Amino acid sequence: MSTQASKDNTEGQKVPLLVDDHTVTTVRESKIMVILRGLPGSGKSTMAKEIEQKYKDNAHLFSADNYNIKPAIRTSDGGEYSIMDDELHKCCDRHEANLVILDDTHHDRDRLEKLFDLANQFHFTVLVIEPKTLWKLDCGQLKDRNHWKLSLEELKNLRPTLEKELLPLYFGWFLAQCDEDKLRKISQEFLEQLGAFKAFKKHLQSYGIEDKHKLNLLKYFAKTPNILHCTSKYCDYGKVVGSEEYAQMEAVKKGYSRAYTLHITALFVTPRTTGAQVELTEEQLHLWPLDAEKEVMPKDNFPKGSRAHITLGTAADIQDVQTGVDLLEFIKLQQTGGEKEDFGEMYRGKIHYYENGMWMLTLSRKIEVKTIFSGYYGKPGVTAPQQGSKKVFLPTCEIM
Ligand code: 2AM
Repeated sequence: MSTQASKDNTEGQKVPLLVDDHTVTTVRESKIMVILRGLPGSGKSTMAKEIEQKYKDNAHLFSADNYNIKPAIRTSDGGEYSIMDDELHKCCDRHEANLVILDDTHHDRDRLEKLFDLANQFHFTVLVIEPKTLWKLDCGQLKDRNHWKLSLEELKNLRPTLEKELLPLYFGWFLAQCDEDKLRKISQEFLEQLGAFKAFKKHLQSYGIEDKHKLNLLKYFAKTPNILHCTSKYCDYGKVVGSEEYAQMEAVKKGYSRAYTLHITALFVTPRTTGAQVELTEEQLHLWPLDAEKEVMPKDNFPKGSRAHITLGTAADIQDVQTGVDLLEFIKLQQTGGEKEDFGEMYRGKIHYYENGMWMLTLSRKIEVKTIFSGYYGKPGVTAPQQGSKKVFLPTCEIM
């Protein structure tokens, strides 16, 4: 390999999960499925092995090559993947690794869908990583580099499926498992305390609950996202205007698969949603789209990042996207000096009643949560029950 090529290859391997200390620590506290994607010979296997090496006991590498699965355009899955998938399923089901690395071309949408479903089922955050080597799309060079000895023709057939970047349903910061478990617990305690609060029971009419004895906020907000996250950009797999431009932004390219600590300043409850208000840092604001607030409230002016939140639960028939709208309603009332009643200290902060059943707990100490910036690629609408969701508590959790 020439000096230039070797340098480019090294450059290509510098993904945050190999070189950024904060990311390495956060990945160890998360459940991550790394999907390496690219043409044969583009540098995936080198990267896959480096990642496996870095995370050793926590990682399990599944390489399609080891199962003798030849990269090819297939009209149907002829069973080539059955042994690999069995082992992959077992690995996830038995919690054998909290970092699963998949080394394959991943050019086929149906194959990817299967993996995204699996990631959802076992609560993994997905990172789609493509090697950045200079020859990654150069079929002439790849012909000599791929050990499958694929012809130029075969490589050219595969290339169009891999040229275009895979866009997620949405980009965002996904909570590390430890911090997600802690935040869910805090959210439950808050809902229990608020539900038992006398003043709350007086304002029940907006919740459509007539009998205060039947009040159970955990049941009321029964739907909760499968993995807690703070959405930055909703893309609908590229259908939303501006999503390709967002994915191409320098900050997004650099931030993808990197760890960030989010700061939660308040928890809130409305008759529609319950969520956590997030205060983004300067660095995090670079990942925030300019139109995020205008997208849902075009007539109002808000400081950039005002909509940043984590949906904790939604009432029946309410979509997650409503949580950010509800948060902006609070901020609008705060901006206009709207009526609010101070009910003093409660749980971890001060509780205020605004209007129409809107309650906000301003935290006396911000809650920090570790996250990984990535995309959600699976099907929409995957939610988990508020209580009793099957999860693993990782040993490295600290008390918040
Ligand atoms: P959330 O960020 O408030 O939880 C899938 O719908 C995810 O994308 C949810 O997490 C949802 O809300 C978020 N989202 C952000 N903008 C959206 C939009 N315009 N339409 C649908 N969902 C959106």
